[in-house]
Amino acid sequence: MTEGNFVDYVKVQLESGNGGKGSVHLHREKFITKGGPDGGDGGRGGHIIIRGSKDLWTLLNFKFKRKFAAGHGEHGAKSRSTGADGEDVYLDVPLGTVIKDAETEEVIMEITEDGEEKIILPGGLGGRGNWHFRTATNQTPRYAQPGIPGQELSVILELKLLADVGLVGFPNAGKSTLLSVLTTAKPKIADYEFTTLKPNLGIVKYREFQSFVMADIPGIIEGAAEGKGLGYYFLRHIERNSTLLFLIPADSKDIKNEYDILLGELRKFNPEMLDKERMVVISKSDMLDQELKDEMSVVLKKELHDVPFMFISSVAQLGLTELKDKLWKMLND
Ligand SMILES: Nc1nc2c(ncn2[C@@H]2O[C@H](COP(=O)(O)OP(=O)(O)OP(=O)(O)O)[C@@H](O)[C@H]2O)c(=O)[nH]1
Ligand SMILES: [Mg+2]
Repeated sequence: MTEGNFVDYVKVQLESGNGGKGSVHLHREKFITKGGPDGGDGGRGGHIIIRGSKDLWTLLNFKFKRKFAAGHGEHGAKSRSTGADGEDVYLDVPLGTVIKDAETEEVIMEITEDGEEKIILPGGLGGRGNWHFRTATNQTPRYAQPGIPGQELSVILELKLLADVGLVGFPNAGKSTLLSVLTTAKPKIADYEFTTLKPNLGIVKYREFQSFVMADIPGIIEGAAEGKGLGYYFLRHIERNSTLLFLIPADSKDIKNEYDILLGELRKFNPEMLDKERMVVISKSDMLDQELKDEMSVVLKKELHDVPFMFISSVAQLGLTELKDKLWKMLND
């Protein structure tokens, strides 16, 4: 499988706009010999703004366009008219993008939320027109501020968190529900198969300052590799995840069998998928009592060999903290 469409590291050149000059202008009208100052302010230079988008998965947009310049503010004019602000430029990036200063490699910011906007390079302020500078002793100032020039910056965009954890499961297993309780993502959830039609990403916040990305993709079914269902096409989205979470509902007739089918489809897609860390999570365990869980544990321990497993319930909020702890460990070991 090629990974040609994954671009997760780019260097781009940014330039914010110059502020417009303040105007030096003296008001003139017929019959008014000594008009006052009326030079308006310059407009603000355009900002360069980074914006998070849940619909983006890579930095592919930046593969060909590497230079971004915001508009300049217009100069102020007579009659105290303020120049128009320069046009802002937005750079849309996937969630989990880290932006570094290309020279110092220092992290400037990180984008984790859909729609989140951060100004990375502010436009220069417009200069103030001479109207602002009139004083008791100088009624006709012939002075206005120049605009402040824009700035230049070379940055590295790095997709650090390209979905660290991928959710794999049959349709209706509760994948989207899990994403919705661990992250701020709001995927569609319903009691029928193929509710999820395209992948959803969410950022799982872990103990104050850490986070990782979780990807929810459409359900996988037996025969997916031959084109059945939808999930297969989207497997490439979790191809780069370091950890796969196999979600199998507590009411599955045969958990081990379901796991084997999922594993088989992944193998057919790309055998390297099996090299990833994986964990089996029994979802909807609010349907089980402790006795049943204990019994199942004994069986699963034998059947799954060394693959770790655990019980959770997104609805009843059972085992979620433990799940995050385990995932974090797997990601960082
Ligand atoms: N009892 C119980 N039901 C759950 C739990 N988690 C999810 N469900 C229900 O299971 C059904 C399917 O949930 P989804 O999250 O949409 O499942 P999915 O795996 O994303 O399904 P697809 O998108 O179709 O692949 C919904 O009716 C959920 O309310 C849980 O912890 N307990
Ligand atoms: Mg879903």
